[in-house]
Amino acid sequence: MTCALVTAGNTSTPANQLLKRLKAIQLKGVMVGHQDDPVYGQNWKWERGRSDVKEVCGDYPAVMGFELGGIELGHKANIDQVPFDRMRDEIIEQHLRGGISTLSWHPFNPVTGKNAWDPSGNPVRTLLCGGAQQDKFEQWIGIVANFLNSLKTPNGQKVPVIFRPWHEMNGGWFWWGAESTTPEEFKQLFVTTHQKLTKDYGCDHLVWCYSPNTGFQDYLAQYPGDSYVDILGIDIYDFKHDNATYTKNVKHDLSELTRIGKEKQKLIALTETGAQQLPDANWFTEVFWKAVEPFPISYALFWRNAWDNHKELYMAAPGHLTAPNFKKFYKIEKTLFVNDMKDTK
Ligand code: BMA
Repeated sequence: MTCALVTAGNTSTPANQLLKRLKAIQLKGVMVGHQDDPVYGQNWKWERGRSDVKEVCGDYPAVMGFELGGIELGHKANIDQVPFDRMRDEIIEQHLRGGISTLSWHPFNPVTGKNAWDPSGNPVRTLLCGGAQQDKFEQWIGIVANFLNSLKTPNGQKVPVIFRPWHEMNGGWFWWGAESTTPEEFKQLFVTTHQKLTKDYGCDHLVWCYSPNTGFQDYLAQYPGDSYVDILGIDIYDFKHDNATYTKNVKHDLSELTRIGKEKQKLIALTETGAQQLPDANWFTEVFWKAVEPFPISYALFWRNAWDNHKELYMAAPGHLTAPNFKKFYKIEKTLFVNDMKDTK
């Protein structure tokens, strides 16, 4: 294995085409996204052709989020039991209908074997060049690359995606987080991941996203560098039914991202968001949109309507009290869904 740094190049890759498209779409409005949209809702799972978003407003989200956790161990389904074969089909389908997909990754702790939320064992340093688990990391990246490189249309064209590894690194909850990883180690982890995937495995169809959690002191503290990042993201949730704090966080963080994004000429995005269980009927237009609308974000990804945990509901669903308001939200000109994406293919 080589540890040398290589610089990025080539401008006509599927990644560059997606980035160009994202920039054009950003001028039209904010793409609305939903994690695991076409694979399950709270009361259904694995049925094909379904989507909570579509069943409420008649249109698919512009962005769909999917999760890779578990793929690195050779599992057939991810940590939320979504089969990777199904995920591949849905990413391709979303691309063919003019939409975009983004991928997160919550890999298992490579030292303890527990899940991503176990920060013990100083795992990042063991994965890096010269570390005891360097070979494991190499293997993991190979497996992820196989999946990513299998994202192809029926006529063999690569499907570009937004790749968002090692997210919420400023928090202490993940094993790649600030509790167990120094900023330098983190940067090395991100850069190594980037270089292996793009150079060793030819993944030229990834738009890379850096995505801390709200509450940062210095947004760029763990930033790996302009050559490795295309989108500056932020994850902001409301877990406590506290609209005022959510609004304050959104305004604070997106102001900061707007400033840094302008300076660096990078897109910005709300890479995970939502109000847990959506207790307010008018949340989408009255809380979310009022907070977000002033900022030039590319997309907002609402987290999953978990089939396996009823507390985790972040998106309107048929019959839910937010459904009528979501239809209003859909009609706002600047909220973009798949039907708004067709002319920017
Ligand atoms: C988290 C939660 C978990 C889930 C994980 C990966 O934010 O939703 O329940 O397993 O994302 O999707």
